[in-house]
Amino acid sequence: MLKSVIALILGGGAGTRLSPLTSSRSKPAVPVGGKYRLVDIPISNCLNAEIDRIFVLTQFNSASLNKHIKNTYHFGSFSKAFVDILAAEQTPDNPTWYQGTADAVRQCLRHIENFEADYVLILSGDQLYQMDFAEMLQHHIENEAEISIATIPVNGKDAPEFGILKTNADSFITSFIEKPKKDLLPEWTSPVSEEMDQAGRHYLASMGIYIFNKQLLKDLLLGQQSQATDFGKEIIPYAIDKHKVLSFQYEGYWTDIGNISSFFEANLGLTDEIPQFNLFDETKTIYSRARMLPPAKISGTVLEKTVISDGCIIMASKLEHCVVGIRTRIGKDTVISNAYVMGNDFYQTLGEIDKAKEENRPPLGIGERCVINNAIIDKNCCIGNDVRINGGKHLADGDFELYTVKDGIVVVKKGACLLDGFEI
Ligand code: ADQ
Ligand code: ADP
Repeated sequence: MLKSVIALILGGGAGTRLSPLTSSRSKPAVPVGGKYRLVDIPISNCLNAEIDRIFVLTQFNSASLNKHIKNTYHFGSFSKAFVDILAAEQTPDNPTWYQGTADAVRQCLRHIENFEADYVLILSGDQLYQMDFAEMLQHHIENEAEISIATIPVNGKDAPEFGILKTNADSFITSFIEKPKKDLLPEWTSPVSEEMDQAGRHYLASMGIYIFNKQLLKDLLLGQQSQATDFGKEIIPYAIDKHKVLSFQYEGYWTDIGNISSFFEANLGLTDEIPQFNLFDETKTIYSRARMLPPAKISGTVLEKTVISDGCIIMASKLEHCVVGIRTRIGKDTVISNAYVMGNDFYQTLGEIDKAKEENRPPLGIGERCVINNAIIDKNCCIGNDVRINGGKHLADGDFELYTVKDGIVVVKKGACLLDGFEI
């Protein structure tokens, strides 16, 4: 059954919601959880459900995304499995740039064409969750649906950010509104389980995860809806009156990490005693590149609620509520709290480190006696000694040469060099 599915992962529009993390790389390549990249999450969910023919649709193809996919997902010469990148082939100002989610899928139809498949599974590239797509497909087939949408109950605060829908007793969707204004919400409540009711989650939201019968997807995108650019705004509202559109309700952990503050929270959530996104569940492995890094080396550091990745060299005095990515180097007497330090793509040699010091340039990593709070430090930053970064609501949003502030979170840009004594 699962051999009849092709998965498409929507790797991000021209959008800037995750900038500056996406200013020099495509969204699927954004590092998450210390050692993964965003694209690893939907790919792993597919592989765990034995869906192993996967396209990643992205606006631009970065060397790092290619390298990551090529080095991570290989399946042996006798397998038909693949993970391939389909990049919009033009530049940002060219009109053939993917205009939206439906347009991205439309432009990829010719690639899907070559494969035998009855169903197309369409996934977002910026969500953190572990869901069983095999169950969703079974539900789709058993109910003879033409389109299935994965749905989740959300509260009134979150509802305006999602597509909200209502179903009949058989779970078929009877009405749908994309991102309703707050004052419309009272008309959109749904009956939910007792647990969801107690949590105030009365609205059934689309998770942006769809199964389409392949023929119908082609008919819609090339026929009646040939001008539509978006699933949530156009295709889904159009389809519910004319086709059997089924809700597959999910109540596990799921979060959209499409903006800096949700991205930050989701990463720091990994430091909880029992994280909602469970990387320790062997039945739902999240795959990533095997980098053959040495174990982390830590000296003189008090660690509180902190996740440390492979290959780190840490001499800080305290790390609290932090996710520390691969190959991170932190100097003595530094204190970091509430931070996602993404780490480095490479090590400097001892010679290079000495040379940087001689030339008064900070070496790769974070220096001595720094104090960092409420921050994301992107990859390959060189942060000197005595640097202070104090993020928080007291800082106004803004974009500067070396960093950006969004919702009080300071994001130090990839490769930025903050000289000794720098203060934010
Ligand atoms: P949004 O997340 O706001 O709502 P959208 O911006 O269309 O929808 O993004 C969906 C996914 O597609 C994201 O992963 C995004 O990065 C990617 N994407 C967007 N434009 C793209 C493009 N041009 N090319 C490639 N990828 C692109 C949607 C639905 C809602 C639903 C939420 C759930 O429209 O109904 O509630 O997802 O998160
Ligand atoms: P990302 O998307 O993670 O920000 P890049 O596009 O910079 O990454 O590519 C990351 C890869 O490039 C790493 O795996 C690393 O091997 C390599 N790389 C980047 N910069 C250097 C460098 N200065 N020296 C050696 N390798 C590098």
